[in-house]
Amino acid sequence: MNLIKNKFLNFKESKVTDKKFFLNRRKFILGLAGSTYFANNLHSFSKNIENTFDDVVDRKITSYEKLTKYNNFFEFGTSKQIWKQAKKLKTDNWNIKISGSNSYSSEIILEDILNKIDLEERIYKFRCVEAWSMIVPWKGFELAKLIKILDPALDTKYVEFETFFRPEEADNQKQNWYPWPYREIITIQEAMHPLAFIATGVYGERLPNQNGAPLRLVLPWKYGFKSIKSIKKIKFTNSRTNSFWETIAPKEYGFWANVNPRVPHRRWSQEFETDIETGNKYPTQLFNGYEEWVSQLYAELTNDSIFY
Ligand SMILES: Nc1nc2c(c(=O)[nH]1)N[C@H]1C(S)=C(S)[C@@H](COP(=O)(O)O)O[C@H]1N2
Ligand SMILES: [Mo]
Repeated sequence: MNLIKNKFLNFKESKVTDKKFFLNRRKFILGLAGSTYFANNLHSFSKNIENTFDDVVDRKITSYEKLTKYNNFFEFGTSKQIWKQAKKLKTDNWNIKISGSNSYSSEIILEDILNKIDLEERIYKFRCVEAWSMIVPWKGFELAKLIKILDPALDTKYVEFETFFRPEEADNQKQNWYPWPYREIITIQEAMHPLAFIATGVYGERLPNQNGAPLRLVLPWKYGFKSIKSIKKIKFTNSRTNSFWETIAPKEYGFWANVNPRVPHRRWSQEFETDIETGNKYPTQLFNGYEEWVSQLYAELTNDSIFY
């Protein structure tokens, strides 16, 4: 497993307290060779993006303490004591069930993926639908790199992710009125976007259980509930099924869930967000500040539907 040492993605301890820092200044170049799916969908992904993200994130990186003690992970309960409950989760010899892939027909072992993909560090703003946010130094890899290895079936329109179902380790999964396992679905275009990330760590260390070990999704332009934790299944499909939260409350947690200050949650405003480290309030940004990079994904969807 190699960790890419990139000047801009790699931060030093001293940087952590800096007010301003670079998030990312590298070129996003999508290698497209070698797969049926990509050979047939070149047009969607052939755009190079070069940018700095320092205006997206000009806040202090959230401390390790806060980031690993203030969590949402409903499998382990609804309080903010998730970090204690999550100790029970067994993450060794983790495998992931794959379907709709041309190159894998059943399970893959996480270690095998990690041997094929270089890891990098990225600092993203993370915005929960509950109107709090934090700045996270993730370690991991672009989801697109994994998708290229998995080589999705040609008719793929959506990527579906599922968390484990282990009531013996995750107490709240004994509450059988929840539609377990936790599930999330995004479009293949969203999944291929260079900002879509699979995290395997934070602060240069392995991901703690409470943050979704051993691997979780990170979609910084969407509300946090889309960033599904502890992934056990990845499915490429051409039909859309309901996610965990859509099943529970479709009017409150829709499919797109792109961050938008103008579109309130049914029970509260989304105009502002509170930084969990400092308690400071900031205005919510459209697409959580990533509009410039992701708005193209929604160019054909003209109305507000993409925010529900
Ligand atoms: N499997 C699973 N994934 C999940 C959740 C969950 O309850 N179960 N909660 C989501 C929500 S609402 C948020 S805000 C983030 C929280 O991530 P964090 O605890 O690492 O901050 O995880 C998301 N992923
Ligand atoms: Mo959330």
